[in-house]
Amino acid sequence: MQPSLGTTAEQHILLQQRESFPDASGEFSWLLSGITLACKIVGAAVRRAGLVDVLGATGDTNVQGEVVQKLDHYANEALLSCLGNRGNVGVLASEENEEPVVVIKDANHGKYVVIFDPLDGSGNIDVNINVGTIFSILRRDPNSKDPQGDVLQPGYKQIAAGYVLYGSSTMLVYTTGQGVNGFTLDPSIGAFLLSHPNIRMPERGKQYSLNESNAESFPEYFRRFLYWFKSGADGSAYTSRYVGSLVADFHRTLLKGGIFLYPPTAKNPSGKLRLMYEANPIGFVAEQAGGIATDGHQRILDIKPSSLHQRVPLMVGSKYEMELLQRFAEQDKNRAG
Ligand code: P6P
Repeated sequence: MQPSLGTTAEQHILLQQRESFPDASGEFSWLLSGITLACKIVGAAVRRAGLVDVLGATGDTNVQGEVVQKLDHYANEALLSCLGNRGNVGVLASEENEEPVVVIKDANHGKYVVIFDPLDGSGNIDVNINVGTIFSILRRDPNSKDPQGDVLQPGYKQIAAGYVLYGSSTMLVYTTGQGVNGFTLDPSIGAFLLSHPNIRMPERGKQYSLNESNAESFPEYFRRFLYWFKSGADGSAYTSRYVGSLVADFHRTLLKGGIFLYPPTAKNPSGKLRLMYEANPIGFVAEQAGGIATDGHQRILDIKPSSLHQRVPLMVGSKYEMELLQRFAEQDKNRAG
């Protein structure tokens, strides 16, 4: 009797490619398998974190000035090595590395750029709260001689993006611009199996998600917007949910609807989240699922990047709540004259 495996992530991307690009070489599926392999390695370490000495800080700090957790470092090494040997990845860029890593200089061979946050939310590792890996994939200009320029492309140029959430189960969610699909890792066979085909973000939700300890320094219109959620202005009572791990907070918003907000604050006047490996990939997935992602003023995917680690405000979620936020912002602009 044949085991009924279901569709693996690699099979799914091959099927998608064949439907859309009949001459697809399967090299994209091979690239994706580098990400899924690395994330299986990371997931295994995250599950064991309480048992072996991978908890706690290494004592180093990264380019963000954040204390590097041992699993951060481990995850970064896993992604660099699993993607570095794919044979078609030319440039790798990571939250953990100040500069991009050029793997294959010739852009005709190293066709792709992969930008990633190896372990987002790592501050939550030691208290066993969900963390995630976020990735963004760009194509290099075949005539490029400038790896830095290959990396600093606006979000609408992404050819794929997604994340792996290390939670009660390990889940891969990604898009190649043809909708969003979710895969759950079956640890008994070590494969990500299609579990959430064609994910659509609900047009409206019942939850809002942000760190309200920063409320005093939010822009005035933003405080009025928040009050609307609390007052149940149109008869809809919203509840607040905040994990403090972007992948977990966004994944809930993707499946349940609602809104995730990280506006400018006194501590981070340009926003806290990073454009290239947090806001852009999350924004691509959100839009492909029918949601909206802005920095409060413009579409995230239209922002022209100036540096690899630049930070932006991020507002992302269901159409209804995001359009309401836009109306509050416009009223503010008109009031300001
Ligand atoms: P705060 C984790 O450090 C992170 O980069 C995101 O995963 C998360 O959404 C955000 O920061 C949480 O920031 O200021 O609320 O702790």
